[in-house]
Amino acid sequence: MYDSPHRRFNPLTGESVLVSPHRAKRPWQGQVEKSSTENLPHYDPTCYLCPRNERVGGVTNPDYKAAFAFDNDFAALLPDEVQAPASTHPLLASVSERGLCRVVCFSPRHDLTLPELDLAAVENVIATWTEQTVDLSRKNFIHYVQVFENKGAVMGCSNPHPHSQVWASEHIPNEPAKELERQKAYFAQNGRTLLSDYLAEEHKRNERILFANEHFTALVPYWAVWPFETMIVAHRNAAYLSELTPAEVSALAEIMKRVTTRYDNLFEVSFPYSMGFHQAPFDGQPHPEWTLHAHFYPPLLRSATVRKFMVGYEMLAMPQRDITPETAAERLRSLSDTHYKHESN
Ligand code: H2U
Ligand code: ZN
Repeated sequence: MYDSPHRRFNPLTGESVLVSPHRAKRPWQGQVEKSSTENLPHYDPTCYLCPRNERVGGVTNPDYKAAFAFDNDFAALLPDEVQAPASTHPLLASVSERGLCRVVCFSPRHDLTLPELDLAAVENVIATWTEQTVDLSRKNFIHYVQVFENKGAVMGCSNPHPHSQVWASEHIPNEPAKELERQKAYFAQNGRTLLSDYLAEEHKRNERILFANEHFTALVPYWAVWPFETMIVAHRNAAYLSELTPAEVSALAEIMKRVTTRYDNLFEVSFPYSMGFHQAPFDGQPHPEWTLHAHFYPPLLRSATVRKFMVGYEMLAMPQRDITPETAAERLRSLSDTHYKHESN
């Protein structure tokens, strides 16, 4: 294994990460602590996401039985047409932004996270993300739809009831915009998509792959920044969730359940992360360069209580990691597909 400091290039964003494998040899200081398993009720009368309960805005949730989407009562983006803020100097530039924000509860169950839902329920969540994406993208002022889940209090998630969000915006946000530019340039130069070539190479090397099914591969990317960062990449060049066949949706549900189960098993804790799908923009252009994928960015480093902080050098210079993506992949590969809460001892 190459263990001198080096930079790894992220071809999707054009940014680099500093890898310092030699530092991982320093003594293991963090304890692997089992934090007491939170025992959440199936239904919480005080939860604004549970069925039949009232939300902050005064609306009452229906007695929903599957995934449930609603307009965010505190939306960061608003659909109203407004006048652009006055730009009085090129160095003080701004434009108005329109959009819509929705919340998607995974199920009526207050206590079941993605890995604990059965496959049919995960498929139902994917179907709901797809419907929401299609519905929002039909509005003529919407050009990007970001589906994401913020999980765990350390990620700033405000409610333990498993839920995700969908934000649709007029402009293409920073991360998808970088990926668009890089994937387009690669496709123009090579006539193949960046991520299909990358997947082929990763399958050949088999160092960072966690597992694959017929339609998707889960891996720790070569350029991962977060200790246990992963990506789920579609095998086919689908650019949107709505292009997936029923068999592909099942395969996506299966691989998401596997990834999140392994995450929970890593430190035997409900593993926090931010995850989201990168679909192509809805800008009226064809997107043959784009491969549908999801990123998982989990903050935990050594245990349920020791997290990685993106501070200091990372805020001022560039991201850095000690444990290599290969080591992270190996650890995630060695775990069971049975959720630790269901393991009989
Ligand atoms: P997060 O915890 O991932 O931030 O999601 C909770 C979202 O739910 C948050 O965006 C919304 C918040 O605005 N919300 C409502 O729409 N209605 C409520 O009654 C409370 C919270
Ligand atoms: Zn709830």
